[in-house]
Amino acid sequence: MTAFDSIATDLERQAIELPSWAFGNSGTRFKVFSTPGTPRTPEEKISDAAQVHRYTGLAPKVALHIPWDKVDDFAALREHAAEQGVEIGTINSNTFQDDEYKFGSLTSADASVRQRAIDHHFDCIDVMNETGSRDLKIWLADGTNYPGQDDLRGRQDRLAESLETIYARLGDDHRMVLEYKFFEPAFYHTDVPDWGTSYAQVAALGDKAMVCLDTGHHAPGTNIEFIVMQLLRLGKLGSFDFNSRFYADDDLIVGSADPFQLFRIMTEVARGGGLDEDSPVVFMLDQCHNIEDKIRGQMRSVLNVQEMTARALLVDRDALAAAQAANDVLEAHQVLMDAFYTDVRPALAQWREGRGLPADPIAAFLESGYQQKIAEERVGGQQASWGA
Ligand code: PSV
Ligand code: MN
Repeated sequence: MTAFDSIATDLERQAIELPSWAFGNSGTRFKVFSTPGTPRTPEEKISDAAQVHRYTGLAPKVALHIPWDKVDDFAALREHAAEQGVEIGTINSNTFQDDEYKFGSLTSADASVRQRAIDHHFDCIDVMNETGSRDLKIWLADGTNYPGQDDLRGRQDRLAESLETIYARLGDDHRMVLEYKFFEPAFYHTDVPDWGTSYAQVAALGDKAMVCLDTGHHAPGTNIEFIVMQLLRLGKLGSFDFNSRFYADDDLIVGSADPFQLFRIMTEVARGGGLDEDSPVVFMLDQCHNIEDKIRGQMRSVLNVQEMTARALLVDRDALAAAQAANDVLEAHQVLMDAFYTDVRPALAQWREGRGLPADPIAAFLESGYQQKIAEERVGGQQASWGA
């Protein structure tokens, strides 16, 4: 039995959730480029996401963003997903695009604005009941731009109260995950800026509330794998939003800016039980493909996660523990680096073939002609983007 054989069962379980919005157009405040074939509807986004799963076997779920993916009949959308071989996953709320939320949503000093934001989350829970989704993901744009603009403590108290009201509406099988981000769109302070604040808020709610860690939401130089370790240790790591960053919240392809960081994160995930059968951790992507092909970009992303997961699983834990116990600093470091430098790609290609998947999923997708087909067929209508 090779070292790779010993990790095959763990790899088998790997499931990565794709964000519906990754298939729509996106860009910066300077320009949003359109691409031929971009989906016009949530149905088309799901069909594109299903292609990623079809060729990689890694992405059985698609996360929705409400209202971007609002449809009249969510049961029909669920059926459409099933026909395509995927399921609807996390439901993301959106309280950052209405004029009413200019000074905050769940933290607003105005009770009617807070109620509006709470009602939106109730709507999201209704959607979850129709789509069969387990998780409600909350990210808030709430914060202030100027010192003194608002009472930091009051906002935190109102947030706690709003979250409690939403939490009380969750079904028995539902969960809530609270995402943090240290800046943007607010620049002086953010109401949920870090894992500690998210943890404090969700810990006060109960077992069904957990933290969502978006890898792009930290200050440069932050040791993200330490946070992963701590949240797993506390039993509160609910989900990841994976992406890469060079500067701010770049939302680039996961594992592209710093594959070693992704390896270190996955190593702590494996160490903390995050890849175990009963793991509560959802692995989601939160990315945008501004200039590259979107379906192919999502394929590259899930393969990057799989490659770094395989390397993390290959860490010789006994040798590492022995070196650590002996305070053999360099040997311990070497054990980790040996796994990181292992090229798992040929073994993964073989592993895929053994499961009836193409050895090279991206090549197989390109050969299928799907991209050309949607570019030809999807004419007219409004291409999906932020806000649609
Ligand atoms: C905020 O930057 C965020 O990471 C949240 O997850 C949003 O829902 C998402 O981006 C929208 O792309
Ligand atoms: Mn995110």
